[in-house]
Amino acid sequence: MEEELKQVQAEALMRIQGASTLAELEQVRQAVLGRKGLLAQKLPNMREVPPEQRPVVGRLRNEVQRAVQAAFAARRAELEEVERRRKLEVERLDVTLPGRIPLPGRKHPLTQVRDEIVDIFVGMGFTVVEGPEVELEYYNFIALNIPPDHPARDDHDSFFITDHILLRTETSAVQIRTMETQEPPVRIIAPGRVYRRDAVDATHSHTFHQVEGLLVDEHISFGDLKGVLQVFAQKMFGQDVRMRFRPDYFPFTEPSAEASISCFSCGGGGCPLCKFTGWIEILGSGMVHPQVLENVGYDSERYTGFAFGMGLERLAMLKYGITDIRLFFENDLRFLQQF
Ligand code: 2NM
Repeated sequence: MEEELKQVQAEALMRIQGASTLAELEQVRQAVLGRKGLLAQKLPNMREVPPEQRPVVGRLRNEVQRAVQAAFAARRAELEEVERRRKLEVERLDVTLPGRIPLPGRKHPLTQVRDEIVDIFVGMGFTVVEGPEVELEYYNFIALNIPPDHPARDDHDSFFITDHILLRTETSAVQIRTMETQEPPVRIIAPGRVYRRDAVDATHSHTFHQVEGLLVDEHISFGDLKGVLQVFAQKMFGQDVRMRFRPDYFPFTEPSAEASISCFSCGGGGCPLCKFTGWIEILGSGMVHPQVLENVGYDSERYTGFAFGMGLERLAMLKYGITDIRLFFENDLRFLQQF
């Protein structure tokens, strides 16, 4: 009997030693210690042992079981240690290696200029509005008092999609849409992309960007227009900047004025940037035409307002000394990384 039990123990220990991974060891555990395993089958059933032999057989049986369990625990500890070393080897980190320096993204220069402008007007209580780039002829032209024979309404100057649908040529259409749904006071700023059928050269692009502003309320005068735009120009170009307004013409404003700032390069003395005039034109503006107010259902006897519009490409080119508008749209990193 003792010989037999030692045989079983030897076989169990051999199988335990033979396991070379924790997964294998688990299989061995089930095959040896499991309910239908080696020990369960080969160790004597105590109920079948004659009572007088039970103390001896019981002791032997316990010894075998303890030895096998101890061997199992020892092998598991060994294999865990092997596994731990393997992991340490595989997951080795050289903490002295230099890091990979991420290439930081940055805002496109047009986005920077747009955000700067928008922030200034938001600071004065304006709200940002946006609208569709594919626009109805009504919002893009008719409501803005642009007559049917105006050159902008020609196929040659705008991108028409159908007879009455086109890519917007200015963001004013958004302002018309806003006024239609909202009573004065209105204080909005409309940044966005616009399209005109221009031949592309260093200063023209068929796709460009604008920020337009609109303020309508009771008792709004040309003095309010000048005051708001003066504050804008000073925040944008510096406290010392002076402004000049000269008559202009737009179908949607009356009177209309182009606004210039004293040259920020020479201070007004004359230099190549201002073409030796001392002044740089930055935007168009005017008092909203009464017909435009009536078109959106406002009482033009009660309400007046001013509006203005500026081109982002032009402002960014002036600000950064860029001489070719096409650089904004080519996404050449050598250009973009300079901002
Ligand atoms: C400009 C110049 C002058 C303008 C007018 C309007 C509206 F919707 F109120 F009629 N929005 N923007 C406007 C006025 C735009 O851009 C050079």
